[in-house]
Amino acid sequence: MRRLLVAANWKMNGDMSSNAALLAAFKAGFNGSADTAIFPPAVYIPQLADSLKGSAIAYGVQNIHFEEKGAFTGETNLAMAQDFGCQYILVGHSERRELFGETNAIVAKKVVAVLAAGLIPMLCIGETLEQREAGVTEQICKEQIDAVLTQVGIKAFEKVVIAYEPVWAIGTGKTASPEQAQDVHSFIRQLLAAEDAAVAAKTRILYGGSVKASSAQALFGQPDIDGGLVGGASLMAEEFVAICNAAQ
Ligand code: G2H
Repeated sequence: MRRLLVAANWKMNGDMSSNAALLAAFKAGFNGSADTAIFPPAVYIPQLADSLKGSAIAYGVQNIHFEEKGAFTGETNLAMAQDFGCQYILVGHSERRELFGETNAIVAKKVVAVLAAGLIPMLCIGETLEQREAGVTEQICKEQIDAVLTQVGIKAFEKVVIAYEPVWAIGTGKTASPEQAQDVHSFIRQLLAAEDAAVAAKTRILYGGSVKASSAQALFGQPDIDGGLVGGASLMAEEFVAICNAAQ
């Protein structure tokens, strides 16, 4: 059985005081029915390391560089993330792909590096509205997964978490319906199963894109949806606690 995982992607939001308030509410509110992880802006990782000491809530950075060190101004490496207890690394979020030019090849290099460091990559994939309307959703998801699969091999997907985030549902308030999401999740699992059915049965595939407390239960109730990656709603304490506690 796959244990559900709900992750918060705070994106470029928050400050010391609002973070502290959210963390206190999360620690008090989570019922432990699912694994949870938080991706704050990188500069706040030490705050989370301190606040979440002894708690079951994991955390990690929203982006990483695949190189070990060097002249890469503005970047963070895996050793730095590990120094502060990061367990998960978000890789290939659609905003990174769209706004910062991350290609499938770059995303694959990042996943390779995260796995080599012994951390868990959360690999984001998903189609744009244009691609959905053109009927190429499955093709796009396959290309995004294949780019990684060919580099790390199928066994790595026992550890890699996939986050399917249709770009048209991100921050738009438009959640994919549970059936729309399940269709793609099932397709993704079949892709993995064609390589190794036992691994595919273990891979956690999260849904992301305007998840709210009101939509969480129906989404998480789908057979191939193993939790969520939550942006906007993870900045609201009660809302995010309700989303996490809806995951069983
Ligand atoms: C998708 C999601 C979090 P939101 O980016 O990764 O954000 O829930 O605001 O759509």
